[in-house]
Amino acid sequence: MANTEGDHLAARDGEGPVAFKDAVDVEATPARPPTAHTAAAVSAARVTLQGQQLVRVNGYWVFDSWAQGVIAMRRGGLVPRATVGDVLLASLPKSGTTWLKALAFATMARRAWPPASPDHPLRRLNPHDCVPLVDSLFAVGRDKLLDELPSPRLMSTHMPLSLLPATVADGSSNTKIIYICRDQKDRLVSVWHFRKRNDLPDLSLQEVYESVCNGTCFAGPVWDHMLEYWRASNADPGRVLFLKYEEVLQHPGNTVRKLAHFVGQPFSNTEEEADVVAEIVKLCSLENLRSQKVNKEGIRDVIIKFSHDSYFRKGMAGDWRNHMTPELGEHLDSILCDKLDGSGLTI
Ligand code: PAP
Repeated sequence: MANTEGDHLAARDGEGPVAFKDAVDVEATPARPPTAHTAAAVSAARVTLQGQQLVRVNGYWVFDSWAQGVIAMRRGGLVPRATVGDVLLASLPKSGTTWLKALAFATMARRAWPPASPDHPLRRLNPHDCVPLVDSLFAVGRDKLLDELPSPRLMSTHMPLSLLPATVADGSSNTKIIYICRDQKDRLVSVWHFRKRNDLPDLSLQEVYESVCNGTCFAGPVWDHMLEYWRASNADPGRVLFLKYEEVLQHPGNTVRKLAHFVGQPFSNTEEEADVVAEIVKLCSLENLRSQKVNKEGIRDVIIKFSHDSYFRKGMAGDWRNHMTPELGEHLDSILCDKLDGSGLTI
């Protein structure tokens, strides 16, 4: 069972999550090396992509610099709250994480922060400063900050379900999970642009493509990552909500309603009549988020520094066609088709 540590911070009734950066002082908390893991948890397998080392943890590739934190998190470092359950957003990088953070935060916090309010946290903070990425906090040893976050905690992870703490993975805690996946061709193009935009070690599009195809990209193999959440969602749809970026693009309002229902805060008739859903969609739109001063100028420091504006690019489905041949696209599709065969999941 999850323990109740931190539940004393629970819940200003119905007010939803507090933006991470409003609740804690990240800069005042020195980064420290995470607790040592036993050598057995990390296999000897390693890949190096242009100087960036990835190691295999339980069958998944993670940055060498993240491995100890991920293991510490899984082994009980992340303690799910019992009374007011946590909400965890899960995704492979560049699947729509930033957008999902904004949509979930705006939806859950709408009573404290009506989406049209001029001082809404999403008008002064990047979505990643509203919803913390737990993996990176564990990687730099700032994970204790998560204990200071009032309930309901809204957090995110790039890790697969099987690398989360056992009570989260097996469903015995109160944690709800919202997963978002995306066409892998568009996702890898987005990864490539993001790396270029942030001066990360130069990786050709071909190298990014191959790492997805052969399963060695960060948090990959991607098919296993998606399948774990897909199966958990089928087994218990009230615990894991499975979203697709392309469907959110098509029907953002429906997604917001789904999210609200899933977290137990469905929209009332009064809210529907007042067009609160449309206000949330507008607040979280690429155009609006990109135009905020904080997202034009700010920097996110996750071991490496990333500019806030690099999280907002085209935000469309099918951009891969501008970067790779139909043959390369078909090849990746056929790999995924094989790997997902029989699961019912199509992407
Ligand atoms: P992360 O996993 O590192 O946090 P993530 O937010 O998943 O990154 O990926 C960024 C992608 O989401 C970008 O896609 P692109 O490169 O294909 O354009 C970005 O444009 C897109 N994105 C960010 N915010 C939004 C939004 N509000 N609406 C739609 N797409 C968005």
